[in-house]
Amino acid sequence: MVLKLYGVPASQPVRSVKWLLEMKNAQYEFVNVNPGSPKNGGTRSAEYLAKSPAGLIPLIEEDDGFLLWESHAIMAYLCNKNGWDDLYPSDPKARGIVDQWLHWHHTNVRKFTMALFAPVFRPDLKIPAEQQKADMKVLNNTCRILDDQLARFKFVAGDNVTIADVAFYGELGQMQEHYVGAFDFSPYKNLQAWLTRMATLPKYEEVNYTLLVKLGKVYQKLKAKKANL
Ligand SMILES: N[C@@H](CCC(=O)N[C@@H](CS)C(=O)NCC(=O)O)C(=O)O
Repeated sequence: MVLKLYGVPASQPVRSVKWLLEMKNAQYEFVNVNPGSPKNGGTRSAEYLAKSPAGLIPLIEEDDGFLLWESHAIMAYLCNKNGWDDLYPSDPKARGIVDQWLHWHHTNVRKFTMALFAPVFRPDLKIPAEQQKADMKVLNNTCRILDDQLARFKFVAGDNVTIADVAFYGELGQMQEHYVGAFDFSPYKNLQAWLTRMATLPKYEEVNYTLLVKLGKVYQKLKAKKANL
């Protein structure tokens, strides 16, 4: 049995883990689960909750029964295990910088999805309007900080691509005008250049492009439906 990755490709953190595995030509099995469903095969089923108690995707499972959830922990683990030091450097200072951005992601970059994407795609989550408003407030500041960083470096944690870039792209890439089109990045030129640079990385087409085009169409449809309600 190979490594199992549980999730759906539309999920940003799942996509990040998937992209890492694909970039490295790793062997894995993708197991589709139904987010939010208590039924068999859903993330709220007793079977899934026994593996991932918060009911979240992604989750990985190894053949010895080892389980791990939280995309950043998963990506760091896979890099450690497989010696992918290019994407997660072993030098303590360089690694510290990657970790710094990965931790910052949760309360900043992730808000792009929580404010703009989840309310349209996951109405079942019933994200309160107040929460959405609070999340919206973070977006421009997040872009400003990233734009400054990317004026100095080619990638988020320095001049080399790391798992921080992979994680950030999951949330930001989808928002571009040619995909979901939910955020205007034009005031942030360095960030825009980084988004373009990310699209040149290995396995971009396979993991991101086709899916994001599809996601964009579904998003526009759902948004129009929501507006007409
Ligand atoms: N911090 C987590 C976030 C995971 C997360 O929020 N996943 C969403 C999908 S994008 C999920 O599992 N949602 C299930 C649900 O809300 O029912 C990570 O990076 O793995």
